[in-house]
Amino acid sequence: MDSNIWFKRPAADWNEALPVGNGRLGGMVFGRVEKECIQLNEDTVWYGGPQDRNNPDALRHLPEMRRLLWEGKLREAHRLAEMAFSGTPCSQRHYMTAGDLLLFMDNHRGETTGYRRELDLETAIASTEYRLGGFQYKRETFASYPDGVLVIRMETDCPDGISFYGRFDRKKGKYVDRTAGISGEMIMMANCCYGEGGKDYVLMLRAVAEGGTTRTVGEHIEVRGARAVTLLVTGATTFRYADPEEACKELLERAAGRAYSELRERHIADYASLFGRVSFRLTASGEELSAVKELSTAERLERLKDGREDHGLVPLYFQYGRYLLIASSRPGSLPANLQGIWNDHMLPPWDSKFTININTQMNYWHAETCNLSECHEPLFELIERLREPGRRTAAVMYGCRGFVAHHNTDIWADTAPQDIYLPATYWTLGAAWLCLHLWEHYRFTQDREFLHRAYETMKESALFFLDFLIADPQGRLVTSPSVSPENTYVLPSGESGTLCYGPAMDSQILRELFAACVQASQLLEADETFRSELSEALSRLPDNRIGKHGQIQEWLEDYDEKDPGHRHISHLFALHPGTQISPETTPELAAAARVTLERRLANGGGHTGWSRAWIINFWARLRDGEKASFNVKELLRKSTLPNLLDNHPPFQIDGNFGGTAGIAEMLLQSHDGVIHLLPALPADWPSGEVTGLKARGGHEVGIVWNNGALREATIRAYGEGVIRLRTGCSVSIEDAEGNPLPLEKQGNGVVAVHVGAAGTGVTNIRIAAV
Ligand code: FUC
Repeated sequence: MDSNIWFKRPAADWNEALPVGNGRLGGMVFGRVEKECIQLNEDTVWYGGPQDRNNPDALRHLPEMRRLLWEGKLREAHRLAEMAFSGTPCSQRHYMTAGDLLLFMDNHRGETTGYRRELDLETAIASTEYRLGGFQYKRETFASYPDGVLVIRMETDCPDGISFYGRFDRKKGKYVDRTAGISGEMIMMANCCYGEGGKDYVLMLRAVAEGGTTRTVGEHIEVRGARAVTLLVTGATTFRYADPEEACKELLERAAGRAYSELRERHIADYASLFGRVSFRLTASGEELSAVKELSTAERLERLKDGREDHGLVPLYFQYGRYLLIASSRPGSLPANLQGIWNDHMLPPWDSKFTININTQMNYWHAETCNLSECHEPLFELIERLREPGRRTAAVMYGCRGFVAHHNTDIWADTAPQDIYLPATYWTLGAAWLCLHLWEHYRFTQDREFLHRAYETMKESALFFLDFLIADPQGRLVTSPSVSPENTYVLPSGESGTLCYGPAMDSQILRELFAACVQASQLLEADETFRSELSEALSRLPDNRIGKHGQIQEWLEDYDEKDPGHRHISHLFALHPGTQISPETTPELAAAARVTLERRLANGGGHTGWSRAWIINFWARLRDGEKASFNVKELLRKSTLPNLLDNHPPFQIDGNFGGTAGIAEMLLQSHDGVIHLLPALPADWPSGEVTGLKARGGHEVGIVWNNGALREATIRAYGEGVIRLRTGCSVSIEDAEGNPLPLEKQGNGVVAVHVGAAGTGVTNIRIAAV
């Protein structure tokens, strides 16, 4: 399996640098020979403190707003929305770069040979190697989760050893409040983050040199003639620590107490325990393998763009999505933001915050299916933190119980509307969609204790909508005001609009949320009255409808879209990540979903990375392996940077994560109560193997296929009960001892097998094509 992203030259720019991270700290390693740069991030380095931006005039204008929408008075409605329903002020806080670590190497002029830099996905170590003046040099960089530091190791066989000087920088010193040498081996840089006078954010470095001399001069650190050097870097803010300077010192002190080899081993043991759970390989011909053998990753990407097959690149991209989640979302960190954790700007694109009308959710689509359940936790923590501000927003702006969030949130879990942008701002389903991640986590892990806690949150989100929904003239319960993120419709008069009531996506999300709350309350034997209220509301939500083009209707009325190739395909939420449309249970709606996708794509759709990634997931759910595979290639060809990061453009990490999720969805699905092996296998992936994917119910699945058909599969089945399988061919099933297990054919290609005995933990079963 290809497990390295590698280059033959140093990074020419950020898009060629290699990312490392431990959830809290991130680094982009440039691998420059003479002037090394590692661009640094710390997940809580944001601008500004918490705010209360709830528009105090929303509530008293809500009846008028709804009336304008009933009456179709769009222009007035739009203006009122801008004034009365936007946040005050209109923007949340933004993420920022933490700074750069610059290292200037001595005696490094001249020609290098054998240059190679790579990111090894098996170890999460970025390394740079070269020969210079007849000697070998090697650097290794990793971000250790167990030790809370970024580690940079430099080694050489040159008898003069390693000499360099270095310092921190942040946009040429323009956003730096204080720099200092602290002791002979430590330097620091301090900045202002939340307006607390330059004491709230610290970056610190400690050099541990073997031999030679180390000293600080001004804001620099200098090492001369060391046999080897380990640099330890960390950062902290007042978001987590009362005294960030002390926190950094302590972290560095503790890390410095360990030998480099120990830091490295601890890091690999921690990382590999997550990463190593899943393997994925596509068989390539010998000819293909020798054609790509000497090619760097960027060269292989170019080769793919030229129309050549690369069966190694797809699994590499898939695993990179898993790597990036482990590196940007670990228990205790903030969730992966729009750029994961890697951002070089003071004011990043879309603030690099949490856009919760698709992007943040997409960041976590692969968390469960790809066996990284723990990495989902930071999102759950953020959802919890949304509750308090979300209650205020619900009460102040809409006079409702429960909690609500709009289409963005930030480090402070701000829930008031973001921007004054008609296609997006006035949408209230952000938290509701996020809450479905709690339910999915339960479905995958079967963790009852988690469900106990999560149910309260899901319930509180549903409660908001019981109050917020209103009956339309036909008695259906609809959201109002709302938008179909982030599209614009055209009326027969030619007038265009965004605000509406009851767009398809809202009802689809609420259908999933209410149904999840009903099921959870049944499992927990709680809240009977609430459950019947929800069931009643569920029956009154508008159905998914098919429009005049044969498409899924995006709005309650069959409007045309202003931009038929729009990147958001919100009304297919019901197909993915939702569960309401499937070729088996709702064939007409599935056919309409296909029309929707075809129309979007025929009109230039899929032009942003995340949109393309969502399209892969849609085609996989429609069981169209060919279309799914074509879009995987398009994602790589059109929306992927040389370092394999997703290119919105610019870099935005959701495409990586959504792409990985889509590839998993092609290999295994389990959303509709059936474990479906190879549901969307394309002809150009004829043979391969995947292990460690997760199915709902807590089962772990491995699949081997040959000549386009299932050969065998293994399931580590969790608990006792019936597993329903769709395999696409006749199979026999046996237990770990080789005893055949009885199968029951249930029609529609589904076979059922009973696994486990009461009280058993895990049962291994083997499925073989016959
Ligand atoms: C939404 C999308 C954009 C971008 C931004 C972060 O507004 O429509 O494409 O992904 O979020």
